[in-house]
Amino acid sequence: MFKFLKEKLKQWTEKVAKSPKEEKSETKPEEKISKKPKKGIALKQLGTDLDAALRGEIFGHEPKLEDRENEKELPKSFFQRIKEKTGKIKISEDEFDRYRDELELLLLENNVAFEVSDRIIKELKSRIVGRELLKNGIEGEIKNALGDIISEILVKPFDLLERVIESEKKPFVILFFGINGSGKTTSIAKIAEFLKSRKIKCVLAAADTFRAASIEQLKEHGENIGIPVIAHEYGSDPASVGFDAINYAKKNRADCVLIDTAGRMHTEKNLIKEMEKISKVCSPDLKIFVGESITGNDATEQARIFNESIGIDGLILAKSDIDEKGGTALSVGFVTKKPILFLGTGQKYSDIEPFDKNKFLDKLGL
Ligand SMILES: Nc1nc2c(ncn2[C@@H]2O[C@H](COP(=O)(O)OP(=O)(O)OP(=O)(O)O)[C@@H](O)[C@H]2O)c(=O)[nH]1
Ligand SMILES: [Mg+2]
Repeated sequence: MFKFLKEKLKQWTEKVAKSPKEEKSETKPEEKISKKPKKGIALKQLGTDLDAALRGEIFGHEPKLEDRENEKELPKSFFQRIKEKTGKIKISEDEFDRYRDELELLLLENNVAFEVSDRIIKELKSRIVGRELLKNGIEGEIKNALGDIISEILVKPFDLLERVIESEKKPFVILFFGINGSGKTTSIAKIAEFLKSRKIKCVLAAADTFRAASIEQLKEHGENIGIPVIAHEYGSDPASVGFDAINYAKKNRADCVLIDTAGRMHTEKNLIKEMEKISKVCSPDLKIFVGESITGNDATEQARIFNESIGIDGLILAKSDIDEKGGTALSVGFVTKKPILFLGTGQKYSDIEPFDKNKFLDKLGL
């Protein structure tokens, strides 16, 4: 996870910070003279044309003849000249804007939704433009600013175990929902196992009465983990399955009920209404949206609509082990303003890890 985004952010910050002298050896002299990148063109060649992007000309300075004759080398970049004069650097709005498109593109390419990338860029601009940055410290300053911004976007997750233990209402009811195949049932089994290993007595409710074999799937998990599963017939009312599971838990002094539901597209109004009914009947203490890390912008839209209709208290992002981009976490966190509680990291019961903001930033290299 995050491999691409981390690499691209690294390239971008290096590019903004790097001096042309360091880069000289990377490009043949004739290429340097002939390239005249214009805003937008050079920026589109993400990570491939460091030399052009950092040359004086990208800051609006065409290489002058006398520069070349005097120095017998390329004109110095804006950064290089300022560094030499003052030991400090001030990035102007204009200069920042020349790198803006590129940052935006790399964020979008890595599943960061447009509104989130827009926010990140505006914030970054307000934090670094016009500020005196220390010589040799630009890269670190930009990384720190990006890290702070992303950290502010992500809501700090709460401790699920603590919530269950401290709840006065017994059983503590958790409702899981999301689109088809996102990883709901698997995530429920993982959470059930996690809670059971911490001495929390759980009951599973097979409220997906729609998809073929869904009840058997949950029953199999229940058997493997050693947790009772309450189920009705296929086609029966999912809300009543949840209700019965809660009553069973009350009678058997179970601490927690985990309700599995059928996958539904956020665009299917009737199915969203059905979900609202399940929620009303079962009065869950937590409503957890399970999204797929790999779906990118789709997951963002799904989370937004589920949040508006049913209300989300926390999120699980399944399949983060097969997501090399990582931007979905940022996007769903931003649009819902709700915490990501866990990342699904594989298909085994133990393949789930509590979401940790600092670890996330570490993985991004920030
Ligand atoms: N690699 C990986 N695969 C996962 C993860 N979580 C779930 N899966 C796989 O994703 C597929 C779908 O998982 P389910 O748990 O059945 O998804 P669901 O949302 O319950 O599906 P429906 O009930 O059909 O809507 C299965 O093959 C799971 O093994 C994960 O974190 N990583
Ligand atoms: Mg399922």
